[in-house]
Amino acid sequence: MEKTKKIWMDGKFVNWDDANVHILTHTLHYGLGVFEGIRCYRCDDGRSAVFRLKEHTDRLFESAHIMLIEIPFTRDAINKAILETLKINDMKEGYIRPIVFLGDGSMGILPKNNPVRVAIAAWPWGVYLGEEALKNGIRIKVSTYARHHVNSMMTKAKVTGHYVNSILAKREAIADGYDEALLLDTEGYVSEGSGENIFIVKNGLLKTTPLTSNLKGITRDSVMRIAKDKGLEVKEERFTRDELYIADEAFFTGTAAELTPIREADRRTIGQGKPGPVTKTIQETFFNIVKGKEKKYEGWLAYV
Ligand code: PPE
Repeated sequence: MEKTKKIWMDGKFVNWDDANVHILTHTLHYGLGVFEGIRCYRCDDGRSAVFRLKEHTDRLFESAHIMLIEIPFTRDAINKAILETLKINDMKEGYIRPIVFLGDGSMGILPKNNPVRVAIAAWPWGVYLGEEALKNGIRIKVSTYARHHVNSMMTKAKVTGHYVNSILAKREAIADGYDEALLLDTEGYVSEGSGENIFIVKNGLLKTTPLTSNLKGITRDSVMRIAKDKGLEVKEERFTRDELYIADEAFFTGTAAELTPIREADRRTIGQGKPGPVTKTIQETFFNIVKGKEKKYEGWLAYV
């Protein structure tokens, strides 16, 4: 990965190479930390804008709330720190990773007086699954690993430890020659990708999974708005893997993955085996929005 100059840590900037923690950092051992993934885009007018900054910061605080972690900064302070991290690093576009974690102090499962620490790093991050993926779509595999049961992990919180499940699924998919994994929930219904929400299209109707065992994706929310504004109907409804197999179109959404078409699932071609018209029109509008070309959605952009 490409380094940048500074990382914001607990209220001040430190050099990239000095942004270190003690080996007894609680989160490193037990996985209780919350984080965000945010993108900043270079706009056509030369400015640069963070996509849906407020919603990401709100979700960071909601994740912490669910996990009984008290963030020692206000939402405004975090929003400001994110914008400052981009400025100090002269970053016109890239990925931003705020993380809230429990520092060192005591060991054992029960976090005692371990300090709640906050860091914000930013670095250039190109297309998550490759240019080819955005253009022609990817091949996915239904994972042998189930997404977390709603009473074992609470996936409305974006928690570091939750991602062990994603890593298992992703590694398996890659080792088996696929581009990405699709996890089912513990009842066997489609949940989400290792780091993406999923949409399917059938006869012009869009469907996405309801918010149960999956993350409340901000790209998912944006795509639902874009689709509705185009006069398309969007349903949040459970569906099965075979409904995906016979869909006309399917795609993943995520901050990192943006809007990635799915062309094949478990060796079944989806639709025509290439991005379909609904996927393409939403994808195009999404990229126009993040680059500041759609005035109607200006409210989603926080200019740096
Ligand atoms: N589900 C999961 C499990 C998930 O991790 C993400 C984001 C999403 C859905 C989509 O959410 P949103 O970004 O708000 O639309 N995954 C982040 C981490 C990717 C990584 O490899 O790290 C991301 O896209 O930033």
